[in-house]
Amino acid sequence: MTEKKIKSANEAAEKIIEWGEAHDMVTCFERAEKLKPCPIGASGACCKACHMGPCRLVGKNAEEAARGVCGATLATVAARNLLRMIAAGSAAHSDHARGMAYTLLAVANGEAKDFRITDVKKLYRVAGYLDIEFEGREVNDVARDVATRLIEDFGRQGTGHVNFLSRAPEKTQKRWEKWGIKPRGVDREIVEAMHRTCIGVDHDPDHILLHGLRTALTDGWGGSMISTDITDILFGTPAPVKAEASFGIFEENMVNLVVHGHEPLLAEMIVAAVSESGMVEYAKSKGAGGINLGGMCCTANEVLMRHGIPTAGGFTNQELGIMTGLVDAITVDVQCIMPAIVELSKKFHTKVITTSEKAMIPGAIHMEFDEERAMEMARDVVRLACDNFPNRTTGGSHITDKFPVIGGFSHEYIEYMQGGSWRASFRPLNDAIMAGRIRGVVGLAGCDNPRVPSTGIHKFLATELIKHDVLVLSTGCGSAACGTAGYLTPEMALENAGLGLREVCEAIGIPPILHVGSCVDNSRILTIASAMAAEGGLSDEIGGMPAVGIAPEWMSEKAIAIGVYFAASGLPVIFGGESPVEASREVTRIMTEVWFERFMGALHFEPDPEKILEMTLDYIDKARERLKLRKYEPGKFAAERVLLSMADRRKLDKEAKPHLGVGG
Ligand code: NFS
Repeated sequence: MTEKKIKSANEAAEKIIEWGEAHDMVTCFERAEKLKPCPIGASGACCKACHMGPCRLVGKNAEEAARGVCGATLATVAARNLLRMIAAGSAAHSDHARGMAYTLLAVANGEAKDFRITDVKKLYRVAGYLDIEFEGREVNDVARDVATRLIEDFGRQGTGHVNFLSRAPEKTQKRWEKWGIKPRGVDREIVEAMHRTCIGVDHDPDHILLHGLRTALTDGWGGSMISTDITDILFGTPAPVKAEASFGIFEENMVNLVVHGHEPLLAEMIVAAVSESGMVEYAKSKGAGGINLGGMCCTANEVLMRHGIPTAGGFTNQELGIMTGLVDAITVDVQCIMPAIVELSKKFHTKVITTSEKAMIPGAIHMEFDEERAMEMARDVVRLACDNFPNRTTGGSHITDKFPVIGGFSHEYIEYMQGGSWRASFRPLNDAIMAGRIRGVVGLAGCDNPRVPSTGIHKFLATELIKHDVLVLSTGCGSAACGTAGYLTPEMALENAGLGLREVCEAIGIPPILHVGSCVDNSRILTIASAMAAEGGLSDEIGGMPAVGIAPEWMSEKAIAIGVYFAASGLPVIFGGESPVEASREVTRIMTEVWFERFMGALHFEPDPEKILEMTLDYIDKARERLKLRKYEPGKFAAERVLLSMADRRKLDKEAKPHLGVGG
């Protein structure tokens, strides 16, 4: 008998998948199994840019010999395909950011009355980045100037560049200048990407990919950074908070409402609405004990980071959440929403509500978000979920597993925890890296994917990296994967981290895997890397840091945009799975060797998780060597500790545990 193939590395998810299979329910896992990717398209060798094709650039010596009807080479085609992915990913993050910027403007103008500026300090900080005077001025006037200035980033046409590029280390900026990739405006670069990839325009793969870097920079230092900052201004800069993760967050006697998607505006209102006494009473009038709010995907990360709202997990958990039979309503806005949830929801009582003017799904209830009546709308959604509670059938795979999570590690908090309000800095982190207690830093980001045992590669890398004394910053569904596995707790350091990293975690009071937010919050990693460069002792630019970005289970074009802006900023990046430009050796060479030479960043694709780990540690060690840092010696700190008696060690563990409690 052949062994059954695991579909998800998350036990609770696997149980629901099995339950679903036994009940004739199809999920992304089964569809992925049935629908094998087209090998020509998957490797970047298919050109659909015009209707003389699609041209398939395959065969022996395809790189040298294959040509499209127009004569396009394989490298041209693969580079164009990648640029279109970068453009789409950057567009998604940035369009989300545009919405946030316009909401900030509306708040400043008194037009979105349910929202307010929660974090004035952050507003001033951002005003400072933009050289906007804030002392002695009305908060709303400052907010209006900040919003207006950031809105200019989207439509800038002529001279000037995206504002926040100036937050990067000077040396990093100089590299962008030298290679002509400083983006002007978000929309402009994305439109130019579409123009350049139209039939018969840009054919030089290196030139196409340079524009790829420029387009991605509009995301990292534009859209994503704008979104992160404005979300902090409106809803508060995250600080450590306790929450829970996995399907056990759904409770049988409660109205379970899920916020799924990416834009936090309506979700924030729903967070407020569910605790209103009128709403709770309403839920009780329907026979429920109260209202239980949970999140999914990146909206979950946003409300977990700020309010400790529990998460049911990442991308591949969305159908499975509905299959618990406990979800009374789920709101979805934009990005990473599987349309399949609507059909699936019909097998249960679950109501799916689309809320964005940009995104509808046939069969779903559409309640379009309007920021001028945001709270009223949030109450309508909550009431709809309550009204649906009595319709609950018992059919479903009820799972009770859940894990504690500590989230909320904004870059401001990471700075603060290393010295308090007056001495906040990155000195202790830089010192720990210089001393070799911490070997390096990894951003573990991106999606979970049904084509591998979902969340499994995240889990493998997270545990291996901390074991090797690498501090992990997780975002997006990487955070969800770690959270639903129980990895986002301080105890993780005591149990699994190498002794050097563990010592630092104990001293500062942090877990070894820091949940820094949603996918747009990958911009926080850019800010952290810039702060580390400014602090001194390591590299004086982002390039050359003992730091790597990894997206081991990526599937979205947004992940590609993130990987490319990390690379443009100087971070070597390793993606799991097969490369979407695998077919072209030339494009692969440009993204790895050429980009590293110019920016000290690179984008690799590597399906083998062990190799991803090996490459990551190699990049980190080589960076340490170049920076002439103390050689990292595994177990060195273990050797120092061996001198402690068992009793001493037990005492140390006992003392360390309460110290690690950072909830609040
Ligand atoms: Ni990022 Fe967040 Fe998740 Fe991937 Fe989708 S939810 S924006 S794209 S799947 S990490």
